[in-house]
Amino acid sequence: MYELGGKRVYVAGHKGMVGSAIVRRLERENCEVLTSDRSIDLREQAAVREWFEANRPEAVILAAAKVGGILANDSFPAQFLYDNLMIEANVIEAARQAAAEKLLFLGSSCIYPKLAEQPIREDALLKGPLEPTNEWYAVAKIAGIKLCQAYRREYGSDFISAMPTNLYGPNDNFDLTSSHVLPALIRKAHEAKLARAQSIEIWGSGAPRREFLHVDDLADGCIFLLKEYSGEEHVNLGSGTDVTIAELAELVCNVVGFEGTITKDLSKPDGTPRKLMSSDKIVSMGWNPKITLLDGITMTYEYFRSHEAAEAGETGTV
Ligand code: GFB
Repeated sequence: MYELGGKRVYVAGHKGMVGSAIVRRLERENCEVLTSDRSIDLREQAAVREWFEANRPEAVILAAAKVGGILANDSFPAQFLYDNLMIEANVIEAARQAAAEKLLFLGSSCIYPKLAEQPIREDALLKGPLEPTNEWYAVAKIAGIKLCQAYRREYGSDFISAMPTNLYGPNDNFDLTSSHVLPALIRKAHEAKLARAQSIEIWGSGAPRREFLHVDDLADGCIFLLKEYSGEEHVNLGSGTDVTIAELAELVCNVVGFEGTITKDLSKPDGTPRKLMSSDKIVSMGWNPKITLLDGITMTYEYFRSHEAAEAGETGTV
């Protein structure tokens, strides 16, 4: 068991959806949370090393990453590969040089083969070809897992990795071109409701299945692992159930109160057909998610209405 009380804990990427949720969750631990502002570019090795030398965190949570939905991944392969490789290499090496006691690296379920056996266990890694729309991001995240493993073997560093499923929640990106599906559907349904539109359009066939986890559950799982887990193998972090994209769209429309129809843009990619992870490993250690998909979407829609929709100049009265 790793004791967080009294420790200096650095959250890299604290402004993002995941990092901000982890900062909120750490308020319940008796530790000092450290963050670096945007003036530190985590892709710059010297800047990262200097920051670590000056601040000497004892624990590090690496939640900084270049992220995006299926289209962003497919459109910017160089950025998704280069930025993520640089961020993780710099932070992991600087953490070792500054003698950090513990580091948690965050990956993604897209590290697994496109056609992995379902539910996907941790040992499916590198057992088959990746999904082409996000292989660049996946390769970078696999490199992060391997860095943690290599540092454990060579330097004895207690560096661990968690693989979250598809995440959503407050501070998500609701931009329709770069976001993931869930925030995109919230925006589409909300704007269609305000415009009294007949329909919303989803990308692809609607048939792919995805597993969704609210980011507050993810943050709780990360703190659980930081305290309870020390091992070479990464650990899956999911909700244990999945839905089709068509089912998700219906759920979102119900929560938002949009009563029109759902059409499909078949020119957009489906991506991997299914990526339901097995979270048996973390569940057997005593952790469970708490937020249902319905509650999570309801809370996220409330967040969207009070933050994003207001910023977009919402004036509707529906
Ligand atoms: O969430 P998403 O962009 O990423 O898309 P992935 C999931 C599914 O929803 C795909 C469909 O089948 C999309 O075609 N979809 C339907 C939509 N309508 C929309 C829409 O309006 N916007 C979006 N974005 N999708 C990502 C990876 O894969 O998952 C990342 O690209 C990362 O690397 C992330 O691993 C967790 O689940 O397909």
